[in-house]
Amino acid sequence: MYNHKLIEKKWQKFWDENNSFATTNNKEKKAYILDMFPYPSGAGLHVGHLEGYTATDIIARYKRLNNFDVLHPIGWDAFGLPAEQYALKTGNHPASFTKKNIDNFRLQLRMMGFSYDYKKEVNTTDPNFYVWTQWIFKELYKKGLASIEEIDVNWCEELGTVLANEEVIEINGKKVSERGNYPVIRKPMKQWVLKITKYANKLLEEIDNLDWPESLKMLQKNWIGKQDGFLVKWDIKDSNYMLETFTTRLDTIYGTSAIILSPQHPLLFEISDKKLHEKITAYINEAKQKSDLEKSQTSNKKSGIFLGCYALHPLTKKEIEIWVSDYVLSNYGSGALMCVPGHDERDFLFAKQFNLEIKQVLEASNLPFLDDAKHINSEEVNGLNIKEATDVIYKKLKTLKRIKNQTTFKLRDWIFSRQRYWGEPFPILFDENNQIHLVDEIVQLPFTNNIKPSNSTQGPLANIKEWLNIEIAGKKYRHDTNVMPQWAGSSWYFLAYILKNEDGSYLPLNSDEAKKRFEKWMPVDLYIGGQEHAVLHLLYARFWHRFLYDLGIVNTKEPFAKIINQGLVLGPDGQKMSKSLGNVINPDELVLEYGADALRLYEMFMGPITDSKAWNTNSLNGIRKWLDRIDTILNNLAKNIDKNISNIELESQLHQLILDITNNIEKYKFNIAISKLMVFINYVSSLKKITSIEPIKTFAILLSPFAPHFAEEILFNINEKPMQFQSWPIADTNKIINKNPQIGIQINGKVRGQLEINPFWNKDEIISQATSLPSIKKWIEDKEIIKSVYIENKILNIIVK
Ligand code: ANZ
Repeated sequence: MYNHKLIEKKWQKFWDENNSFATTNNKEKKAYILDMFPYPSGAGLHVGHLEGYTATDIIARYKRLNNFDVLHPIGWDAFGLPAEQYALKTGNHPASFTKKNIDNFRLQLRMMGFSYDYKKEVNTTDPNFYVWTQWIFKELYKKGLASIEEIDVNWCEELGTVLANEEVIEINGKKVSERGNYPVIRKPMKQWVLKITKYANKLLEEIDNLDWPESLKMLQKNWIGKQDGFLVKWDIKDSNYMLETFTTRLDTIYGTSAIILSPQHPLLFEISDKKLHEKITAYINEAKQKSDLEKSQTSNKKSGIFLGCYALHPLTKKEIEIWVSDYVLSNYGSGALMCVPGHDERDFLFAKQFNLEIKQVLEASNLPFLDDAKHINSEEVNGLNIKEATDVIYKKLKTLKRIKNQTTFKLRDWIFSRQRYWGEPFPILFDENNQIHLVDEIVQLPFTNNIKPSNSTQGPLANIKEWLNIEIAGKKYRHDTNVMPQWAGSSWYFLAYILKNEDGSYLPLNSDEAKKRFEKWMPVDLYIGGQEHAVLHLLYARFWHRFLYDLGIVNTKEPFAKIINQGLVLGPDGQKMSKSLGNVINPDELVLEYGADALRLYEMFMGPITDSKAWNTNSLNGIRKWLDRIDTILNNLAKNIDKNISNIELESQLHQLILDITNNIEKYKFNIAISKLMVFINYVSSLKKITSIEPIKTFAILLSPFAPHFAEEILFNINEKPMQFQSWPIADTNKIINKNPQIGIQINGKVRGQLEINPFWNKDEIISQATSLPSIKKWIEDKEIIKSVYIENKILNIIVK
């Protein structure tokens, strides 16, 4: 049994002392290998982190051995609510709590042998870091992409902060905060807003060129939600006003039973019956308490009020009732829609609830019917399908000057302020007239132990009176009491690594030198992390990066060329790991007992990186035993070198192994690569002697990305230089003894010949090779092939008539 405790410590120390993973800058090729940096929670790293981090580490080590300049950094996404709440509970300061957690995380990462360049470490709470977060914010402001707006938000009085929709849950029909279950109400508040909607088209532009999982691209596209549709104009009976409705289904216009306005529609009080104004006001107030998501759900009961007025159908001149309902969103399309109950689910529910006519305009047996079909009850478009009907109606409305094309997006602007303490302060001051002034230098987060939410709608920073108000050149100013959301730092941290100098300082983000470094390193070549960041983090980071591109700071439009979403590591019971289920696996104990190398190998051997898989400590134990076996076998063989024997088969196996490991690493199929290493060791275990030490050395290098300490020790034992002085082996295919499989060729079920096949042939190729064999030809001449069945690497059966 090898002593993992001794060996792992020894090599970690060696790597440290020899700067083995320092970012180099003298090679032709580069690889920027990025992990999603962790939030340093009190719980420490979990085995799920280690899955992604091991995968990137394999690639980073592999690229170094292949003579790439490699940037493989790590850092801390260290602002955030958990630290703040822990601080509130315990009376400690979030900074000291966060520092302690970071120290623990760093130890855990080192213990796993990850090849990070720790000189590149960044921390979003470091003023030297967030001065640039603030700088980017100021640039956004200067370009009109940041502004203060009054908007409806989820307000939690107990927590004293605005919450994101994702942070609000419903219990017994009441909206409460996910943390602590405190009541949440909707109310309008002045908030910083970043105008990400202005970047909607740019954020769609490059998506298809990215090497990302299709599902992830889909999520981003749906979130942005580009919809091409039309604005249709409706006259209002006995009024000079006109209404515009947005539709993506112009073809259904003959099925309109009502026009419905959102509760914030500007014409609501102008066109409705005066007698109803009180009722409408009450309805609007009620609607304010719902979030957009609730309003638009198809399952909810619909609410609404008839406004006592009518629109005139632009084609039939029929009178159509005008209603208000909160399922019509004010910030989508034109804030008004034509209600077509026969062919839209929400309109259908609404019509049922209020007994509106459900008019069918598409041939179907069940309503609501959403698909394509021939139109009915639709005058000149009867018999046409959606596309043709749309064209005809569009042309007609065009001559009537009643229509224009309109694109809308589902994407909403990004609410960018939080009434909290543990975040980046805004680099602005308000003067006495509430005018905004940008602050040139950093605005440091002031130290205070009183981080309780303030009672007003301001953040805890309002408690610090001596910080809040300042006087400059005789003029009075006050700071913004909000801080930025946790997403801010993570929207550009991948650039911060590049800026970080060896002495711990940062190059200015807007310097020429920085630009050169970005040209060298961007885009990120591989980014691995969980699916939970599929939308917000990746969208925000792409937005900031694209903005920096527009400023001429970075030279690529997109930051992440390739992304892999790792699957979940589940508990031994197949459930998501959670404290309450008691199925959380602690990596520290595993490393003590089995060693980091075994843990790394096990996590990669569990299954494809993208799959979810359940934990099994027995298999980890099996991997550890395998390492012990390798240790014994290789030590033995190293003592039995005999120059006079030849071992062509070993050569062949070894070069095949080089091919296999290389290909599987390139395809991120780490579990398959490990199984190939296992097969090779099985073969080697049958050997008594070998000709030279070369195969042992090659094997160690191939194993090293997966089990780096163990592999170093193999090299050390055979007096070879450490891994940082080695290169990835190159397969000599001439040495591989061709062992292409022979398959049997059957004609109508009888074996008539044999064929040696090349693994790269597909079925058609195999059939054409088989049918040109003389032994087969004679059986199929002047016959007709009606079918062929191919069983991989075994049999081809050709049926002839
Ligand atoms: C008539 C119609 C008929 C529609 C039909 C759909 C089906 P997507 O595709 O999800 O983007 N709509 C328009 N403005 C709206 C608003 N402010 N709030 C809520 N819904 C609104 O949705 C586009 C459709 O959503 C539009 O097309 C409109 O209903 C509705 F058989 O118009 B449709």
